[in-house]
Amino acid sequence: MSKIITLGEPLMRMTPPGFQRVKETKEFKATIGGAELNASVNLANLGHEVAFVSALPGNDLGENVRNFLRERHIDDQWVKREEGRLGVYYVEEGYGPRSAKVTYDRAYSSFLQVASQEWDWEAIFDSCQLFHVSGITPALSPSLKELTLKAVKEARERNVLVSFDCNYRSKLWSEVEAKLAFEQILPYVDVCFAGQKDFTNIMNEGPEESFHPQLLEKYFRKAALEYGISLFACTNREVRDSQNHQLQGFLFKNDQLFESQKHSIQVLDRIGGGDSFAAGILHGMVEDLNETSVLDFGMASSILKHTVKGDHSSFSEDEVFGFMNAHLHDVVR
Ligand code: KDG
Repeated sequence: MSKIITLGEPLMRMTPPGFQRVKETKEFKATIGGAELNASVNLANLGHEVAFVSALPGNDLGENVRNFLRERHIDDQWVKREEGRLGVYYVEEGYGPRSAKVTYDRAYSSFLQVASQEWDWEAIFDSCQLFHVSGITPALSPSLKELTLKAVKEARERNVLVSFDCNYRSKLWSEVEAKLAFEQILPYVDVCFAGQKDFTNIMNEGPEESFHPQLLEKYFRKAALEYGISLFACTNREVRDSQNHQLQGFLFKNDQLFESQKHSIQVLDRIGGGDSFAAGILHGMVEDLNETSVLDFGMASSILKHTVKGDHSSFSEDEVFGFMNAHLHDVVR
């Protein structure tokens, strides 16, 4: 098992019960989310030693999230106590043909203050094997973009493997802003989670076309050469309706594309499905599974997440392997 560092913003997620609309509901269920925090929870479930670099307000809401991190065995020594507030996001869940809707309320968050702080990167990355961050963090402010860039460079200098999930969120920044940031970050990245739309819409690799594995392979190959990235992975999702999706996984390594089976899945909650895919892929990679098994472990981790409510799950390594062996692929451990 590895020592892993993640960097990102914790968010409180507010969800109206029973598929009610946010503009009408009188009740919300509060849970905790945030892309990198979700990946941290999943990686800790899989047995890794995970430390989260972040900030929380010094009030009871901040304490609530800090308690959550501790319960989930995530090291919070690099979670600073800052002025500002806890970011919140509201999820109106989709039902049948009605799709889900996300509303952010995250201005003036404590996490926005961390960029101006001095960080002891030597201590943070001490004996660390992997660093994971996503495109949500640099989207939040120009100074968080600088912090993300600084963090990937500091990790790279110490031979820590750098993982970056593009995680493009159109409500946070434009495709042009994302492109400029990704071009700066990608030269320091070893493992990248990017789908066909990230290449066409953000990295300007060509006109947007319907999904095709050969196109994806072409984009992966070009970016691998251009940025020196050793592994790419993504899922492609065909949405039939809010509860029925078809999910297929792709992994590109050593100039070869690996494709998983297409899985028809029933979706209880799709949020965080990408974070659990990333966690599963990273786990398979650091545990030295072969490429097909890495991909299937990522898929199993993601499919399991879709079956539980909330942004992350609590499946252990044995449970993910059990599901994978029963439903996806036999693997010799
Ligand atoms: O990947 C899931 C995240 O999108 C969710 O947890 C909320 O971090 C979040 C965001 O910024 O959208």
